[in-house]
Amino acid sequence: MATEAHRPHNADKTCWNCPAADIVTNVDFTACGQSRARGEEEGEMVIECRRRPELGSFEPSITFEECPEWQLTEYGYMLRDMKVMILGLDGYLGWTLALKLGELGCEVSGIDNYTRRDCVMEKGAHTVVPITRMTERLAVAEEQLGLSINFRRMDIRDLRNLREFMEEVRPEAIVHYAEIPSAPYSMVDAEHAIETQHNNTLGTLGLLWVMKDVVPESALIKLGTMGEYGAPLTGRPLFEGMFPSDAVLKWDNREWSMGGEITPRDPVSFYHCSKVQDTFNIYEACKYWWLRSYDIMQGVIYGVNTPQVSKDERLRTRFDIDEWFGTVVNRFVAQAILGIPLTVYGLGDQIRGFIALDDAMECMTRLISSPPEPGQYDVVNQVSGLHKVRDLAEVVAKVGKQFGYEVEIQRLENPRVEAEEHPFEVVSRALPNTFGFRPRIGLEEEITEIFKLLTRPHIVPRLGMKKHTVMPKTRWSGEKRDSDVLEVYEPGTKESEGYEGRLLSS
Ligand code: USQ
Repeated sequence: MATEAHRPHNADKTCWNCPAADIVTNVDFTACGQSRARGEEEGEMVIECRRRPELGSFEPSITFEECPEWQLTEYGYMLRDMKVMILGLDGYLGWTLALKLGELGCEVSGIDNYTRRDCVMEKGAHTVVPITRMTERLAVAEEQLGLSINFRRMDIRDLRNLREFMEEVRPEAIVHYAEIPSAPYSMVDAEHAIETQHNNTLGTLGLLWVMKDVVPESALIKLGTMGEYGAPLTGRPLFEGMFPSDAVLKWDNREWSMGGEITPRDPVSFYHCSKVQDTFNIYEACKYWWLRSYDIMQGVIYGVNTPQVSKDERLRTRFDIDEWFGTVVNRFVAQAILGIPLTVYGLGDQIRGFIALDDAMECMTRLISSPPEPGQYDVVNQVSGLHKVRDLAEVVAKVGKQFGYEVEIQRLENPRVEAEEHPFEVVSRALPNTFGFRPRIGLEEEITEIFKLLTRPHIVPRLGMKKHTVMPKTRWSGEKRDSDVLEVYEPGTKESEGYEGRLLSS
């Protein structure tokens, strides 16, 4: 048992949150969002524990701290040998998380249909950090980390096979990364926009139906995006999905409480729109069927390191730098090494939320180990810092200099339609306050790690081979052409002015 001073954030959660608890009470779902127990003693919930059947039927009151199935780890209590299914296991995040959870003792399973590999290949690019075929990745994970990952090649929209796999594994948590994650890809043409929305929105919708039928007690940890919110020009804070209880709408000399209502969304591409639709579908499924979910509004991710992927070159996760699938920090480092002036779009005063790969994995672990209760839909804003794009270019240039690269910065005519100057106030309180997360990885520190990896002799030539995929050609207007160069300048020669991002994390 933990001492009072170091009580884990989830010590007081009970069987009510535990995926091993089967509700045996007859539940009436007809009152929209206000489901209740039906039976002799109305209102009383009774469960049976799948892991401890000897307990029979009982009220869900045993705490994680009291239950022998929940064991103390550095991330709080975790369910022993927790069965976690990762949808999108072959991706940048999916593979990294599989290794981390496996090392923590989870029974990891997962699916992937290799869409990401195919889409990057379509662009004529490749992951500059080499990764092998899945069979070899799995064999190395077993050899180096002793993990046995139960993998199935499968499209998330293949409902028959997805259902069968769910029935076989009966996961206690489901991490959903199986989406096409690129804004530019979704803006190429009608086919790419449709494929993005079809894969993402219908994939998630089908998953919800399968979960309802097979594992309604499992927690869905779903990757959304900060880009669902956009960047409201009013400066309205980006709350965590819902308005807080004391928010008020005033209009026409009247006022209403907004507490608990979903906040407005203003997505910035057809890809981001697909995530907004997911939000509503998941929210409804939690209401109709008592599914439970954390919807993660993650900022732009960057980095290469976690303790697991750095253990062996064959365990590395992918790293994309092309205009479709590379994210901005990762691309800037590649550009610095390639001698391309860093491609700041437009004014470069766009502010975004960011998080390093290792920190993001820690957030996921904490969310998985602290499941929501039946019917609970919650949103967390998963960011560790806010930065302007051109300030990021400055940091990359500074670190690049330490590696011997003289870096220039170029402002390009913005291929996207997005506000280039805007206030940005992000609330990210749930992860630190409810889940005990503290960011550990600094921006400059991780950028240094990216430089270290990308300048290795076996990677530099792989960068050079794909130099032609770096410059943006996909425009939100539908045109395919290079952006005009607006300005080229030396790092350190411009004052940062205008709005500053504000992160409210306590
Ligand atoms: N940008 C540049 N130069 C570049 C690339 C990007 O100035 O070479 C700018 C973009 O205009 C944008 C910002 O950097 O303002 C971020 O762009 P990005 O390509 O790094 O990220 P984004 O398109 O927003 O999407 C990425 C992931 C996506 C995730 C999202 C989180 O690809 O899956 O949902 O980050 S967020 O941005 O918070 O919505």
